[in-house]
Amino acid sequence: MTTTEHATAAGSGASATETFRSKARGEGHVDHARVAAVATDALTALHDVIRKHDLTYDEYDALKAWVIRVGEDGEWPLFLDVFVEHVVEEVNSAHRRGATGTIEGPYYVPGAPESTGETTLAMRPDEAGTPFLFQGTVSDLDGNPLADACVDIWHADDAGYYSQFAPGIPEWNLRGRVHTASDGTYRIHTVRPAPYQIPNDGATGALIDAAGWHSWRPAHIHVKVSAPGKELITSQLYFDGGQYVDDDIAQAVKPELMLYPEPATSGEGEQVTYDFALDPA
Ligand code: MBD
Ligand code: FE
Repeated sequence: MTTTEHATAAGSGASATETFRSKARGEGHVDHARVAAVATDALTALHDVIRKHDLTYDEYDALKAWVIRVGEDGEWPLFLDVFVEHVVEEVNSAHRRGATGTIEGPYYVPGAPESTGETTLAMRPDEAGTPFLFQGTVSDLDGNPLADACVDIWHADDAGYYSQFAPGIPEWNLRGRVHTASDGTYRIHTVRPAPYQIPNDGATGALIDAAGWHSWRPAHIHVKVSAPGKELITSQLYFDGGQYVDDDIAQAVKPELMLYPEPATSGEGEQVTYDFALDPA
């Protein structure tokens, strides 16, 4: 059985929902004034859309049915991270002076296998795809290398599937927490990921089809880079010239996030160097 035959929106959605619940940022004190301000503006924006487009009752019912289905398919994490998160990231990263970040998306799982120094990510013996060496240095804003910084990396396989969100892939495939060596460098051997397609059998795919949009994200490598006393950065790196880099459905590509791979000096596959400067916490 191949992943392709059995990956379903409901399957990846259920995993994404469960993962989100286990890692969600706190549900602390309720600031009533803030809730009222944000909820009022959000609802007013929706009311304005209804007036602008003279929404019919048929369309209102279609909206209700669709919203119900997003929940049934477990696709709220996917839908929100594809269409909303990029603006949340924008307003929360304006203060940064170091490495550029972008959205996290729905497929990060804490607790990947840890290693230090040169590492080959967990992968299947016959893992498909171009061998890819991802390497660089983690430093502070003054360029001082940071030993024992952590590069927590996760990405899709050569068919565009993520472990733990598609069936038949080993649990930590293409995921790892790689700590920098004493000179602040990391060297990660992996394979190039493929572009990611939003599942077309779920509610998010149904909206994309109905609107006539395309359903793709460019190939990307996710990272969370951290070190003691530094602000964690969540980012994604993309491949220069890759399909959909100019037309990401999640609007999460930035020029600073482009990788320019070269043929590997080992003769096998490709390599690229990408450095991260971390802001103080
Ligand atoms: C992904 O792989 C992703 O990174 C985002 C942001 C949304 C959906 C799928
Ligand atoms: Fe992704």
